[in-house]
Amino acid sequence: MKVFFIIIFTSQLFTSQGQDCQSGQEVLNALRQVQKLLSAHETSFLQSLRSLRKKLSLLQNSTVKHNKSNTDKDSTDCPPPEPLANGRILGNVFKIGHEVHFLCSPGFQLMGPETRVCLDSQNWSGAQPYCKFVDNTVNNDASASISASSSSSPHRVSSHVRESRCIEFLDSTHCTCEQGYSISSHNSTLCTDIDECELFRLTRPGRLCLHTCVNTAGSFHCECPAGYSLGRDSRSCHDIDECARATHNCSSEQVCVNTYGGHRCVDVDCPRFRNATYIKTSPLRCDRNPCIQGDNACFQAPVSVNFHFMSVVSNMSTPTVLFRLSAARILGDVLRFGLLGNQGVQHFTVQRSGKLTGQLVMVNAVQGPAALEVDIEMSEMERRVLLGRYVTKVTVFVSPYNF
Ligand SMILES: [Ca+2]
Repeated sequence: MKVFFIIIFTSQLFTSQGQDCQSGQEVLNALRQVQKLLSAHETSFLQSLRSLRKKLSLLQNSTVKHNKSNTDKDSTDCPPPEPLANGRILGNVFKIGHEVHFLCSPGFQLMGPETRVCLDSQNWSGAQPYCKFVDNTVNNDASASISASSSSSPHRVSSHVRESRCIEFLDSTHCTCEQGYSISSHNSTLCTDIDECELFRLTRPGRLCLHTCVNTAGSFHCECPAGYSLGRDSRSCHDIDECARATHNCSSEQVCVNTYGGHRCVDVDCPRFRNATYIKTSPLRCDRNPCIQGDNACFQAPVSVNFHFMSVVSNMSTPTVLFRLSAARILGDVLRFGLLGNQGVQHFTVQRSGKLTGQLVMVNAVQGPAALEVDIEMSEMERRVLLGRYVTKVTVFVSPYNF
């Protein structure tokens, strides 16, 4: 617009000079002045143009920078993790939900988390781990065994994370993992350990292990509590019979009772009844000494007291017959069976199971560990007259587990 305006102005100047019939010299001078003026305006215009271009360029650069910074932010939601001295970091995607794995060089042990996840807050989970120098001359710890086995397998990069084996085929990549590992959901170049214990718990009813399932790198194993040995199926637990193996610590006066998950050393002491004395006739039996004729209190006391120890598992299904007791021969015409006193009535009952036999029945499930006591009385009658009483003192050891 500026240029257009100046041209009109100069042509008017030229016309007015022509009309005034000025000399050729004057016209020439006027033309030179106009030329100078035009030149000055051209310079000014070019300067403005350059300034405008510069501003445009600056504006363009700042826009590109802004876009670039936005793009950068999308691809790196979390800042790059700090480098790991004496180790390396696996994983190069730092987006939210992605994870990186830390691995120490041989001779160093990772202190801190093996994996960090990029959180929604754009921060890495957990604390930054570091590699601690371990003395390789003392090779009895787990880290030493891991580093030893990793040196034999080049693909093994960590105990629970390994590199996948990938092949290119028809413009696509197929990655596989060794047994016990699956492709990482965040990084197809990595294989992560399958937690069989968790997987089995979520996908199948029942238990993979009877007691404890322990996930390991690439596999798992079952463990049993103390007092049990792992079965041949590597999943069940079997009680160790300390009494049969003679690995108990009972004294010669005590009786060793095997229980599920342990054993008990019990002292068998003969009972005391009024006017009656007893003598131990076997490790688990006491017999009454002869009574003085006419001593009714003595005759009312049990003829014999038997001790019976047994072991059951926790929460056993009920009702269950625990054991039967019988008289080899009787002098009277009838036998009566019953519980002596109120002890154990909430868990047990006694039933007759034959003319000369009775049985102890557990009627309510018991949560272990527990030790229950119950006394069974067998009475021999002759025409409703008591001929003798026989007592069996039963102790039931309930294990802490249902095996
Ligand atoms: Ca045992």
